[in-house]
Amino acid sequence: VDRVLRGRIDDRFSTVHLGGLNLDAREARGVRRIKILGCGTSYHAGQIGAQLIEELARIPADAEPASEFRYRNPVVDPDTLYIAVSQSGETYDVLAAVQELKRKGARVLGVVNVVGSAIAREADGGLYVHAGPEVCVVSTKCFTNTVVAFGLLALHLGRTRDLSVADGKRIIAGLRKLPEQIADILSREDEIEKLAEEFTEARSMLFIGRVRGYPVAREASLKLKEVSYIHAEAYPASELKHGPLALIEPAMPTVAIVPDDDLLEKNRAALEEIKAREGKILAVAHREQEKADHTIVVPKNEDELDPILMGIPLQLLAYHTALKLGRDIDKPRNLAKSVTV
Ligand code: F1P
Repeated sequence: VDRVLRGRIDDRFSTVHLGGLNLDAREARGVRRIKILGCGTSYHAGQIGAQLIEELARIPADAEPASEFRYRNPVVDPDTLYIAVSQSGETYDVLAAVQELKRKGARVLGVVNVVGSAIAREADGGLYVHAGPEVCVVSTKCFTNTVVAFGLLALHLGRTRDLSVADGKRIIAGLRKLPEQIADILSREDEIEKLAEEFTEARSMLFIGRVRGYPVAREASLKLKEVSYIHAEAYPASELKHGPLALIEPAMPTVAIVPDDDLLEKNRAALEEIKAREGKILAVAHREQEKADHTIVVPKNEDELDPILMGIPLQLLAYHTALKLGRDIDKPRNLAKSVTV
């Protein structure tokens, strides 16, 4: 995270420098809509990115799997800015979507880790996320860095539009706090390793979150699937009552993302629903949750930046669960570093 922030923040003017973005202030003000495309983990990072852009720049934004977008003859609109996200920069579904967009005259930026990769070359500009060359097949720190990069981008777009200087300062201070807060979470790995023991028995797990917590739940469930091969499903917390509550029973543990924000009481109500059906709950929260069997307490940041921190203990949970099950974490089955077909 230090690397993605380094040299980009200007505290004096509470702005960020994004060399290579290739989008000046006038162009940024002309953007009416943002569409983010990626696959797997990069798609989930894009979902958080879209929320950050809506919250901080008030530009309508959404994310879609590139693997869907490229097959559905989408409306390509000149006032929409397209952003392609990829760790490897080589994922074929993303590259194909970018090429198609370029053919139709769209402006495409890349948020990519590998410098000079195919998607980085094809895009009109963008941001490198600097997660390092040593990233593994299963994206973890690249996910975190991609979300941080979106934080910088949202801040930049926000400063060309509605974001106040005070909000800009607040977000910059929050971004600066991240490396220390992440180190704090990582220092508590023993606690998570112990917890992982309980999940090795699970046949299936549910991950829930609301608004900012929902993409975190999705990514955490993907991590668990990718490395431990335990079935996991992510749901928006409010959707539970529209069907999935039927699944809750002692053998189906739920992992709940419960940040201390204006949705806290709503999220607690979901925990009560689960507890009433004797479901086991692991909460990731900013303070102990009474209804949870265990709470992993993470440091609080600005509400908008909380998702960056809340996924990290769940990456560790997936890792330790997989290790205890004897899985080969560096070579998970049926997964390649970049999916090029
Ligand atoms: C996308 C992705 C990863 C996943 C695995 C397969 O890769 O789905 O999220 O962990 O490596 O590919 P990328 O486009 O971000 O390189």
